[in-house]
Amino acid sequence: MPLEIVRNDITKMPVDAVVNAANSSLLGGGGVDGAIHRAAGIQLLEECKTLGGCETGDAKITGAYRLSCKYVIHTVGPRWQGGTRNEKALLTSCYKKSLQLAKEHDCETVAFPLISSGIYGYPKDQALKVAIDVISDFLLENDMTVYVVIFDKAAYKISEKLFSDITEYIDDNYVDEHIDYRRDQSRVLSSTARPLRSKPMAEEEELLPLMAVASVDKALSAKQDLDAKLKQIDESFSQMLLRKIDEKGMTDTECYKKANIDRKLFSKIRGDMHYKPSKPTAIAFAVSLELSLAETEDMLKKAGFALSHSNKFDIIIEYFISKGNYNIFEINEALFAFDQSLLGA
Ligand code: AR6
Repeated sequence: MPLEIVRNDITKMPVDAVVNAANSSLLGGGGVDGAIHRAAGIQLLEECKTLGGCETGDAKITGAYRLSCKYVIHTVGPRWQGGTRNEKALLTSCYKKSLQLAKEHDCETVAFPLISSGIYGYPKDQALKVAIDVISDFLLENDMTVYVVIFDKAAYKISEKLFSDITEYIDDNYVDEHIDYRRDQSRVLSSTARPLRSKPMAEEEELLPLMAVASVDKALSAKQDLDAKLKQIDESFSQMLLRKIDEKGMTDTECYKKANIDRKLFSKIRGDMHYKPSKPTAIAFAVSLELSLAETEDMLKKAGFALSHSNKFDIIIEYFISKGNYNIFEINEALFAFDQSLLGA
C-alpha cells in the first residue's frame, strides 16, 4: 500500500528511513527524537553534531546506526502558535523536504511520525491532514511506500465533525437494518394471513396492443442491451476493472494511484483475468473509479463480496460513497479512527 497509517513505535518500523521530529539544534530531545536517539545510540548524536543544526521546515539526513533502517531523516517542525505564524506552510515543507531526501537516497520505504503534534502542540487532526495531503501528492509522482506512524492511538484524531457525522451514520444504519428486519417480518406474517391474489385478466389483456406497436428498432436495441448485460454477467473482476478504467477515460496509473494500490499489484491484476482481490482492494478500485453504490456492489460481486449493514467497515464505505467523497486517503483516515482495515494494497 503506497500510503499506510499504522500504529507502532517508529523505532521498530522495518523501513529504509525513519523521519525524526527534531529541534533546530539536532542534538536530541524528548518525544520521538529521544526514542530515536536512544535506539540508534551515541554515534547518531556524534554525526548530528557535524550538521550545524537545521532550520524549521528543513530536513537533514544521517546514518541510522543501531536502528534497523538505513537512514534517519531529521526534520524540524514548527511550534504551534495558534496557526497564524506560517505553521501549516512550515509543516508542509518538513514533509516535502524529508520525502525529497528519501528519494535522493533511493529509499523505497519511509516512516513518518506525526511531526509537531506532540511537544510542539500542533493540533493532531490538522497535523494529520497536512501529513496525508503532502504525502499523497508526492505519491502521485513517485513510487514509494510511506507509513504515517501513530504512537498513541488514543491521541489520534480526525476532524470532530467528520467523526460525529460518521458515528451518526453508523448508528442510523444499524437502526435501519433492524427496522427493515421488523418490516420484513411483518410482511411475512401478513402474507401468510392473506392469500396473494393473481392479477385480473382484463389488465393483462390491455397490455397486449401496446406490445404490438413496439417498433423493430426498440426490440433490436433491447436485444443489444440484453447481450451487453449477459456479457457483463460473465465478466471477471479484472475485466470489469479494465472496462471501467476505459469508460472513465482514466489511465492505468491514474487509477491505481488514486486507489492507493501498489504498481506491481496492479500489473498482476491486469495480467490475470481471474485475479481475486481482497475486499479492501476491490473497494479501493471502486473508490478510485468513483463508482456509484450500485456499481460498487456490482464490482464487489465479481470478487465474491458484498456491502452489508452489519459491519462498520461497510457502513463507513457507504457513507463516503453516498456523499460523493472519493478521496481514498480521507476514507482511510476515518477507517483508521474506527479501527477498521484500510483501503488499498
Ligand atoms: N514512535 C512514533 N511516534 C511517536 C513516538 C514513537 N516512539 N514517540 C512519540 N511519538 P514529538 P514534536 C509521537 O513531541 O511535537 C522533541 O523534544 C507523539 O505522540 O516527539 O515535533 C524534539 O527535540 C506525537 O504525535 O515531536 C523537539 O524539541 C509525535 O510523535 C520537540 O520534541 C510528535 O511528537 C518536537 O516536538
